[in-house]
Amino acid sequence: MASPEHETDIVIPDIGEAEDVEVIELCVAPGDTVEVDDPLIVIESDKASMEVPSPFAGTLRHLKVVLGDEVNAGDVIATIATDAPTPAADAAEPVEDSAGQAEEVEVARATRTPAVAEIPTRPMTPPDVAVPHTPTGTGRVYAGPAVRRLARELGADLEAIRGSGPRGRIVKDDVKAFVKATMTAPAPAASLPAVPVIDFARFGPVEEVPLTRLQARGGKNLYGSWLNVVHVTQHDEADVTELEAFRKSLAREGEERGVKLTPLAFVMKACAENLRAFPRLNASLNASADGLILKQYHHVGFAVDTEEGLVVPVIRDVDRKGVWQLAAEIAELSASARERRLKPDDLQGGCFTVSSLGRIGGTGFTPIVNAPEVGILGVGRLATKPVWDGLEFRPRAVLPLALSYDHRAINGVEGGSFMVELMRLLGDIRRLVM
Ligand code: CAO
Repeated sequence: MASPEHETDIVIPDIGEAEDVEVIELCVAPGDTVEVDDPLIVIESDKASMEVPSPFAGTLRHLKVVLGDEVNAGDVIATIATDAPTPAADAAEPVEDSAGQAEEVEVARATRTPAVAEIPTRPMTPPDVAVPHTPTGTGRVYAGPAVRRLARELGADLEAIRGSGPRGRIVKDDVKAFVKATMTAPAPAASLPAVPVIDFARFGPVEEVPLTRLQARGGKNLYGSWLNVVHVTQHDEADVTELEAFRKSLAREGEERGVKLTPLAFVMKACAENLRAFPRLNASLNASADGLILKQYHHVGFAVDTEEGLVVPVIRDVDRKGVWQLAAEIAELSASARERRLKPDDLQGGCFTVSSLGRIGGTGFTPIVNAPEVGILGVGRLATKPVWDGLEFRPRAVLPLALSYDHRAINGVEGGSFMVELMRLLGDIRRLVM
């Protein structure tokens, strides 16, 4: 017979005088199997970063915090299901020594509310050492304190290291191998020229404002992409006259459904369909950049502008979803992003990104590839323009599009063909169901 499951709440332990400490990394997700001492989350006060390790082995049932949450001692962060009663659970129920009371204990075990386990945190980094994060800000880096210390000492970026341990956990050998590979790699032709440091106050009053954590992290990732990806951007204009007429005709139905249908949902759908036809744009370069990892799924991210900075939630299986559903998911994920409710899963697994500045304006821009993806589509503002149809100029609704891609993975013909086909799909959306 299967042994009964015991659920235990994990709380933030005594963290000294620190208050409202920020959750900067989620190391696990619901459903994960955790071992004793596996890190659950990483928190960061003004003074230090700390791992909150699991005191028990078991299955993570609920993670009750999200990135950016502020926590205090005693706050419940997770619930873990264990096969055996945990010490905390036992402690909560002192076992009686008389035979008559033993039965009561069994009943209490079966019906009790979850026990609470308090565990020590593990200090990690001083505040001036950034904890690495992934390009989309999910911060899911699996590494223990000793490995992090080693990486810090060697100046290795954990985010760039592929873990060979269970569930991708980074072990010391991974750090050493990474450093060795870096040391033996051919030196760059020239170091980057520094930007001059200027005291602007000499020319007039100035004010310095800090970047948010998200902006700083995003900047670092954009810089990495800018330096690593061989960018090419291709511009075109899609004739979306029919699409727009169709979209507007659905306004009333949208109100009834409670879904706002913007051009973005159609663009995302068309991109996903097109990615099926151009699998090399639905790919990532492998670690040594000598092979392409073609993905058999079509998850598309879209850039959301929030007060804290840019985030890129990902919609799964866009090719298999209808436009109404996509519009609803875009609205839901954008709201979650702006209210900082996104879960780590919402930010992972993207194959391609769409960045729409349509509601702001602009006839075109050069989006930066969200590496390690190889393609990104920038969407400008719709405009009505006179278009020559061979006999006369006609007013047409045109949508400016800009496709940036990594020229190491995609050649110009592929990029150009992708754009031409995308124009055809948006020009006649009946093709989306073909
Ligand atoms: N041309 C003209 N109008 C457009 C348009 C376009 N290409 N795209 C959207 N619009 C209109 C919508 O139809 C809507 O109009 P109404 O209010 O009259 O109905 C309005 O603009 C607002 O749309 P929205 O922004 O609420 O919805 P969306 O689906 O177009 O976009 C989201 C959602 C989350 C992508 C957007 O809000 C956002 O954050 N965009 C910024 C992305 C960004 O920062 N990219 C740059 C990254 S690189 O630094």
